[in-house]
Amino acid sequence: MNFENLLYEVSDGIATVTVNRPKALNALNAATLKELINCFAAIRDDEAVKVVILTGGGEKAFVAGADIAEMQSLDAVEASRFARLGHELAAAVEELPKPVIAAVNGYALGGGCELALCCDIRLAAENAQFGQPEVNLGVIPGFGGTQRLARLIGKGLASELIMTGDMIDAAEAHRIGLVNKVFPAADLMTAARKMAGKIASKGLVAVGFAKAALRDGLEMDLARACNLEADLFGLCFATADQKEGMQAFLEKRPAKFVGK
Ligand code: CO8
Repeated sequence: MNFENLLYEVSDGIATVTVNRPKALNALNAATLKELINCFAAIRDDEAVKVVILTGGGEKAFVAGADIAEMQSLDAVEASRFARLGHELAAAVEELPKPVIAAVNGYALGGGCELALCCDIRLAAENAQFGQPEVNLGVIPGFGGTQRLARLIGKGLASELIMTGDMIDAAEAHRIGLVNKVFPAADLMTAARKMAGKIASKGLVAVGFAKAALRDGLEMDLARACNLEADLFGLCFATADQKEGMQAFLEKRPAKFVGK
């Protein structure tokens, strides 16, 4: 796949998507959002891709937000349309039946923090900075930040970040549960690939079901969510991977999963 604002490569079942506008700190303009949406649609249909890593090009940024230069002159209708493009991308990432790991290699601000929030797992470089600085621009987060950040770290901490516009470093992001793990910058991609490789070696129908149960279940009351989990648990027993996984355990050998 060829893109103007993305780099894309697949190796050993792991797709790496790099937002690549380093001169603008990888800011998301409409063209980049559309490319990301198309890229995730292609990943969904590509059986060769088992796990996705999303990162930013250059040394400084994951994504420093939506493109302020492009947004500046939007009217209300256009701004709403732009935000909906962001939500379309969020849905493409969250509903992808494959895990997406954000490798946050620098600034993750505004729409960039929101993009990381759509991912299943966030790994960060020690130099990463997180924030929702929209209030500094006279706007609010428009790519799900008020909702996903509050769901992940709680309403109080999300309110503080969103209302002050303050940035936090990777250590603080780790402390409050915004990122899973922090690595020296030089080790981030190796660590992301290692985790992606570990997940890619599992029964991938089950991994996709786990993603769906976590995503959809958290929006339900506990009883319905546990029902959903029970249904998906049952569906696992219709897969070859369940038979192989349990057989391999009983035969004391590694499982050979086929993703079906
Ligand atoms: N949009 C456009 N250009 C940007 C952005 C951005 N978000 N961030 C940085 N750039 C550009 C700069 O303008 C500069 O360009 P140039 O070299 O042509 O002057 C270049 O990137 C390098 O940036 P700086 O010189 O500013 O680099 P510094 O190291 O001095 O500062 C910062 C780095 C602190 C990250 C600083 O660039 C900054 O504050 N950037 C803006 C961060 C921000 O406010 N982000 C939120 C944007 S609003 C938003 O995301 C709302 C999302 C809601 C809708 C989403 C729908 C998808």
